[in-house]
Amino acid sequence: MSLSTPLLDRVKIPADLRNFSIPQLKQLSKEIRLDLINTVSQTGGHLGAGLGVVELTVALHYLFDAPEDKIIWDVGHQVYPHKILTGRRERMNTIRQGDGLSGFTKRDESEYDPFGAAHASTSISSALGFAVARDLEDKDHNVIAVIGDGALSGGLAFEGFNNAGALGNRLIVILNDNEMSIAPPVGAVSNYLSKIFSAYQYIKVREIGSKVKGALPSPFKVAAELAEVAEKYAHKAVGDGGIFRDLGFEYFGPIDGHDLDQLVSALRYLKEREDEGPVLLHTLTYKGKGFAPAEKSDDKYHGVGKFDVATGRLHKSSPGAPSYTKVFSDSLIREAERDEKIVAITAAMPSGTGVDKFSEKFPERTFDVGLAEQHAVTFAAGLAAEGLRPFAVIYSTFLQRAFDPIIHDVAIQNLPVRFAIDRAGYVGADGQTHCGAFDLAYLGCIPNFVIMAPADEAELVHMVKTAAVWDEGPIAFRYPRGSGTGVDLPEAGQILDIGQGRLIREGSRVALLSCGTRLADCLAAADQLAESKLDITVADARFVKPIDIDLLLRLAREHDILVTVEEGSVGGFSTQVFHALANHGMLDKGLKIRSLVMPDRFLDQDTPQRQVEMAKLDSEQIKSTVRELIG
Ligand SMILES: Cc1ncc(C[n+]2csc(CCOP(=O)(O)OP(=O)(O)O)c2C)c(N)n1
Repeated sequence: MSLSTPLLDRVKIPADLRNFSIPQLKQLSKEIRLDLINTVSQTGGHLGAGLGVVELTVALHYLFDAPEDKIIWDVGHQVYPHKILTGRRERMNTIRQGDGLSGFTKRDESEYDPFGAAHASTSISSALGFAVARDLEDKDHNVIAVIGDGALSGGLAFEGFNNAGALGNRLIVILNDNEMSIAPPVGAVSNYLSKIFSAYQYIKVREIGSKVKGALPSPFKVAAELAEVAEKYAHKAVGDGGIFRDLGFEYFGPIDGHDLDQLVSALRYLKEREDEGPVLLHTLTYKGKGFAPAEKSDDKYHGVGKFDVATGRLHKSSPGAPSYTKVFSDSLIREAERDEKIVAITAAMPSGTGVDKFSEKFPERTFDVGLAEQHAVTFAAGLAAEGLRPFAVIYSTFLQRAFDPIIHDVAIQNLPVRFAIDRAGYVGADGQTHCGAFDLAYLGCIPNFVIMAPADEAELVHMVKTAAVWDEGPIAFRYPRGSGTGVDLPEAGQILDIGQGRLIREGSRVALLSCGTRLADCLAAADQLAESKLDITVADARFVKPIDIDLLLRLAREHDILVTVEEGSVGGFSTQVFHALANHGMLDKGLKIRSLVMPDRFLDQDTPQRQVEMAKLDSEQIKSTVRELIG
């Protein structure tokens, strides 16, 4: 695709666009779109959100003096245009790859990223921190948070509003309302915004149209007119930003977030206004704007693989084994057909977790609670207390948000909430922020929990079944991103004996004890060692908690060397093993024991395979650990 980007070529840093005229800014926006679509077609990545904030990004960098002024993006998946304008355009073709740019904001990547993010709903709180620090130090730069309507459904956003509205520091919050999360947004706040959105669209088309545009550059006159008419049409529910006003913010908008005239005059007004205190500017945008295939698709090309620019057709990867997510989803549906007490909960991730398929079958038994993992867990606890069998289906990294509800609302009351923890282990291109490193550590220390980790997708089927029938207390199972190993899937899941692992291969002297999907590499290492006449034992723990103490003692007694392997941080499975062996006096008897866990540092984005190698959890490393121990 030939790219002509004469204006964009002149922008190396934001200061370069500050002398542009408004028509030039409009042209620049077109060029950014072209550039962005072209790049992401070759790299894959987050596209729809970035396309939706092109004009907003241009207007922000035109009016504000970043990096002096702090622009803080929520989630950070929409920052590709921001990266293009802030000195990173040449490296955009490396985005989300090893040694390349991160797909999100990252402090050590650029001075234009004052705050790193990738989990949602953090921008208002962090921006408030910046604003308070500025005021304490008598500085006078601007602080701007940009938050999406999806991220606004997270409780943390409201904690930020709550505090900011009361403290009253000067702060600009821009609500980028595109009526989309990854899936259509849900919840009462979303309904509230929707009313504003639709009344605005209606009024814009029917009543005001070009007349209002003529009233520029006084955007808030426009907003006021809109609000007035909007109130008339939408039973006072829209256009006055009541909810935000009541929280102590001045509310402006809604304005068209793709109209640079409106954006520039609105932001200029907010920048220059005399009043102190926090303000919220409500912009209405369209996710995927300017790229027809994205606009038309269900998820607005939230996150895409490589694609053909002319048609938007995604390059298909060759069909392999089904993904763990699909196997989980199919299994849960099967269990739910048998047991009507099973319900599924997702926190704004229906497609990523496979809960969308469940909801097609059981719409009344599916709950998308919004971008709200904390609430999801406590809500599940309530359901379980009333005798339902809730599956809280949440990525490992996002479940971190719910640590206290897991302890306080679920575990202490020993409520049988089922935790289906997807994306456990390395996740590749999403990098540090999305790595499922800690679940075994943060759940392993909590009383009452049963914790399982399937070695392959067939095991996952059994674990879904086991969790479905386990009413004694909380139970969790964690499984990775991506395809399974290709094993045959059982017709039906079997109920596993709680706390029982399995011996996969019996040898002598050396035992490998695997937790989860590292088993394949343990077996590969064992095969390779067998070529050097080393016959080693391989076992699959299946349960992290309760740990199979008989199996563990047997491995310890019958071998000289025990190596545990898991794709998780220290504090997880190996810690349970060490603890159990220590308390059974097995560490005093000459057993050589090593644990292979994730290293004590955050690994950047790369392919999952490469991350596993960097973490030294692959078969080569397992083999060399054994060789070293044997001497
Ligand atoms: C705590 C947390 N949970 C889930 C996600 C996954 N996630 C990434 S973006 C997104 C939707 C965000 O929607 P919105 O804020 O409206 O931004 P948009 O993509 O529409 O621009 C979700 C659910 C996340 N990043 N963080």
